[in-house]
Amino acid sequence: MKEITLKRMKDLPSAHLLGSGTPMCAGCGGLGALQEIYDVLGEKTVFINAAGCMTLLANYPFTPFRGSWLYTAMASAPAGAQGVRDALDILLEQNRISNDEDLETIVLTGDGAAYGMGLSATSGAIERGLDFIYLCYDNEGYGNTGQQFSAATPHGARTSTSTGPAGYSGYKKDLFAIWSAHQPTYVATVIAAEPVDLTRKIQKARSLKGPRLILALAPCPTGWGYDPKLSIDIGKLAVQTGIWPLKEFVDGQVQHTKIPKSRRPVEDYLRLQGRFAHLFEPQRQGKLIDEIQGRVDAYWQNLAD
Ligand SMILES: Cc1ncc(C[n+]2csc(CCOP(=O)(O)OP(=O)(O)O)c2C)c(N)n1
Ligand code: SF4
Ligand SMILES: [Mg+2]
Repeated sequence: MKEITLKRMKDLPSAHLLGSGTPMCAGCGGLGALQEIYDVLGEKTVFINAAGCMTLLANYPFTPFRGSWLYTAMASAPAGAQGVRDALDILLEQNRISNDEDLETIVLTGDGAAYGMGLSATSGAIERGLDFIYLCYDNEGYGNTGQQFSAATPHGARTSTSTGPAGYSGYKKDLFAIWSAHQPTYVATVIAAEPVDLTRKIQKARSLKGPRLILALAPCPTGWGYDPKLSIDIGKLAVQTGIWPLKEFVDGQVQHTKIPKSRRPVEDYLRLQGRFAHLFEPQRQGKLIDEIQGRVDAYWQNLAD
């Protein structure tokens, strides 16, 4: 049965490869982003994947990636990438592979690894100037193990480990700023719901060398509590409300690539998701909603000043 699936997958264009015959949730925003990104990067890639939902894409001995795939512990993907990059460089230097056989080294992790467990290994890799792309699909929690909160969980969201009336009491870490502070080659935020912006950024990242982060907000029907058919709508709302700014850091400067002309209220985004239902029922938590709105307003106001 598995062999038949693999043969069929071989006949598909790369954009449709990921997710075919895999046990991923319908409407997975992380998978959507990965499909679009893989379509640009292509098969000359080696993915170093830390434990998380995307690990389910590979069912040993099969993988939907046409290139190579390596599994690592949650904190270790950048260290794994260093080993892979070094091995490729040695093979190139010894003329054992041609430049044409070189592979783009890509770390693929969720937010639990990118914002938390793997951050120290990432910081070291950026500091060493490792030539790699770090692709983080950010579903704002430990999705694979039941959506416990992570350092990427937004303030007020309910998770399986933040079940109180006010949800998660912490605040989402600013990974874009943390990476930018290291002065890497490139940092960009993307979302599958904005494919033109995403494609341009992946093309740009691919044209550069050195440490590069692609940070994709990944609407997650299972962990966020909404109908899978709403994934694209929720992604668009994340941008239209200003909650997920689309931007890039290049040559030491931050540029916003899509500035919402008139921002929609954050409530439009929050209301669609079960993880924020306690903000509206049994009674409206106006203070908390205003705080969330106020933080978004302050971000865009600072930009205008
Ligand atoms: C050191 C360590 N702790 C815990 C786990 C169990 N574990 C596997 S996947 C996962 C969740 C990872 O969260 P994230 O990186 O956000 O990826 P997602 O599951 O959301 O795709 C956890 C906690 C692990 N593999 N390694
Ligand atoms: S839990 Fe969320 S991120 Fe994980 S596969 Fe399901 S939809 Fe995707
Ligand atoms: Mg996650």
